[in-house]
Amino acid sequence: MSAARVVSRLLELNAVSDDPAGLKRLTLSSAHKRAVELVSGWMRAGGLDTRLDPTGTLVGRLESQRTGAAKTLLIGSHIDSVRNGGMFDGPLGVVIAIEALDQLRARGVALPFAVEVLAFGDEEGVRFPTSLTGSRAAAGTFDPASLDTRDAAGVSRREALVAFGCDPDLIGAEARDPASTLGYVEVHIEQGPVLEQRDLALGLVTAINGASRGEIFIKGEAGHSGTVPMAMRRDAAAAAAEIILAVEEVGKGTPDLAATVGRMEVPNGAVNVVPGAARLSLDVRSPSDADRAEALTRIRARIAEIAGRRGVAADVSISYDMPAAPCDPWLMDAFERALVAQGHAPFRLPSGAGHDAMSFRGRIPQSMLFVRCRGGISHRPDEFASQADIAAALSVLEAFLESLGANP
Ligand code: HGY
Ligand code: MN
Ligand code: MN
Repeated sequence: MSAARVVSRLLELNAVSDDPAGLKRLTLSSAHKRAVELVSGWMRAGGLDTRLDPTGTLVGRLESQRTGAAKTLLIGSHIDSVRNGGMFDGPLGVVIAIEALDQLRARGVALPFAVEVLAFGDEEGVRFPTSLTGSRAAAGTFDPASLDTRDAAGVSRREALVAFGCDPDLIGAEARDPASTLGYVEVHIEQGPVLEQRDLALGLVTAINGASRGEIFIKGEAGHSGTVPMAMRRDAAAAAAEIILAVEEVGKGTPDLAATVGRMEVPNGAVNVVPGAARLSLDVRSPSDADRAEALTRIRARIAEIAGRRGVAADVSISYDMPAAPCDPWLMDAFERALVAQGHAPFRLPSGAGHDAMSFRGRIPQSMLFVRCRGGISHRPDEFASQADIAAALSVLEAFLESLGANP
């Protein structure tokens, strides 16, 4: 049962981590390198030619089994993770693609196009302030400035790529030619509750929400917690707390908007020191780019009002701004025909989570197949997709590839 092999490979890959207590596989880390080695072996066993591209993306290529010039279909997802992440977010899309091609080969199905399975290594954006570098390089939208961003240890992305064995100067050549690329396809867990609520195993993504990410740095005045009178304080953490609630309020105030402070730090914090500084992360998403821009404007205004009233300085810097990415109607229809042919109800839904597929916006047609995940849970160790649902996704992916082969 090939879905069983997908699950056993996901379990094996899940053990490749830089944290013995949970899944931590940040981009260009030791765990990422070990994951590349493991997945390369699966790709080669499936008859794919493998290479590591200059951004750290593992590429497994299957040439067209028919003579003559052929276009290429890209199928992929990511193998980097968040901290304490789940085993399906990303790897499912890579492992299931390898398996689908292996199943087609076993059944003697010759595809009239080439296929590249892409295991991107920088989707989560946890180590560096920017992300999606692998998929943006493939899409031809890579921003060289991201090479100069630094991680918490001060290591630049360029240095990390060189240490990983990559040559950043070759990234530009990775851009796929839209004229010879059929499209990009990604299978991913939904990371939300909709499919489960509707008792559906699978759904097709209509669009991926746009996202802005950044940092709010608040500068107050440190002091002795026992001697500085409350009325004289410029407490950065107290200001941060009010700002976090303001961000939440803006998020709640606009339909389909999500606004989150996921990380809060008090540099040099101590039990007996009035916080002199605080650093917050900011994540704002919406299917509407206009709503997202307007929410950022409102958040900036609220921060300025809070900072002014509390006598602290606050700086908002946005390091990542990805517009909403509609999926390609033709690919969605082809996927939907395969879905229905496999006995599933056609169902379409937007993606609140970001994905590598959004990098291809406006360049290469993209489409995503969502798989139900228990409780909509993701970015947690208890993230779960059933073998039955994975088997359903595998059958649909194989049928989609075969139908594409019949009329590319
Ligand atoms: O943040 C996201 O939406 C994705 O999981 N990286
Ligand atoms: Mn993901
Ligand atoms: Mn994720």
